Amino acid sequence: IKERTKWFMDARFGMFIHWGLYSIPACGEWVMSQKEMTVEEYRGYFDKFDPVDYNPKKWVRLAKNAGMKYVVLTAKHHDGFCLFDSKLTDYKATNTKAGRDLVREFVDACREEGLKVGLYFSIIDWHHPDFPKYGDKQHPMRNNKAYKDEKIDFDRYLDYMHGQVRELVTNYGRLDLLWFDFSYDGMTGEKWRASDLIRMVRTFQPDVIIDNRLEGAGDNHGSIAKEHPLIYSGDFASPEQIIPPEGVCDEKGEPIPWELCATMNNHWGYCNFDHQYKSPQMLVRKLVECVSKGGNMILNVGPDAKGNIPMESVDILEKVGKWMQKNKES
Ligand code: JFZ
Repeated sequence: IKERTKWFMDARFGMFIHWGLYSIPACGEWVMSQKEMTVEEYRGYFDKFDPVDYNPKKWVRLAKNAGMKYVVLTAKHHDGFCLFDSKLTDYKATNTKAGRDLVREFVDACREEGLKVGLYFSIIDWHHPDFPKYGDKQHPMRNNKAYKDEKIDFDRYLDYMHGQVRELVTNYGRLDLLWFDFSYDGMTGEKWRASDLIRMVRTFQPDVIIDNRLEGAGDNHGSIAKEHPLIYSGDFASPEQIIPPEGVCDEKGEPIPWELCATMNNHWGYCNFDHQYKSPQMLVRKLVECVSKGGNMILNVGPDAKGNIPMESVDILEKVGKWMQKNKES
C-alpha cells in the first residue's frame, strides 16, 4: 500500500458535493446533455447564478458531524463552469453575481475544520469549443447536424484542460485528493494525455491521491489492480453505486484502496422533484459493508442554487452522525 493512501484507507467516510449552474434548473447535473442545450441556452444559468447562502463552513461542519473525514467539491463538472477563478476562461464563478472564487472558500473551510480536502474535475467539457460534439455519446450537441463537419482542435482543448488542472494544483495549497471524471468510449488514458497530466500533478502535489477515471469510469477498475499499473491508473478505484461483492483486490489478491461513490437520492446535482432518498439505516449499512470490504464510501449531497444542502440530506446526515457518534472507537 502506498504511503500517500494511508489517510484515505483510514478515513472511510467522505462527503461528495455536486454543485454548479445545474443547481438552478434543479433537475440534476446532466441537464445540459439531457435537454440537448446549446452553450447559449445554458448561459442563462450563468447570468442567474447568485448563491447568496453559500457558506462552505456549514457544509463542512455537517460533514464533520456526520463522521466524515474528507470532502470533495466539483471545481468543474461536465458543463465546463468553473467554481474556481481560472485564468484560462471567463466561464467562472468570479464573473457571476457570486463575484469570487468559491473553491478558495471551500478549501479554507475544510482546513479550518480539520477535514481532508478534495476537488472533482471533469475531463469532459461541454462548454469548450474544441471538445468533440456531433456523434459524441453524451455531448449536448451529439445530434446537432450543424456540428457534423465542424473542425476542432482537440489538442487545444487538452492544453486548456491540463492548464486548469495546473491551476488547481498550484493555487490552493496542498490538496489531499483529486477526483477526475471520466473516460469513455475509447477516450481513455493517453487520449487525455493522461501520463503527462499525472506527471505534472505529481511535481506540485506528490502526495495527493487520485481516482482511476482517467483510465475508465465507475464500471471497471482499469490497470490499478494490475501488477504494472499505468502512470494514470490512479490511487484508488471508484465503483459507482454498487459495492463490489468481494471488495477490490490486485492481481495477487492484496486489497487495494477503493471508494464507493453513492448519492442519497437518484441524482448528484440538486433535483427538486427527486425525493427518493435512501434511509439513514440503509446508508449506515452500506458504509459498514464498504468498510468491511476494505473500502470507503463517499456520500453525495447536491446543494440548491442558493447554496443550501436540501433539508432531507441534512436530516439523513444528522441521523447517520448519531450512529457514528454512538459507535465510534473510544
Ligand atoms: C459521473 C458523472 O457523469 C456524474 O455526473 C457524477 O459526477 C458521477 C459521480 O460520475 O457519472 C458516471 C460516470 C461513469 C459511469 C456512470 C456514471 N459509468 O461509466 O458507469
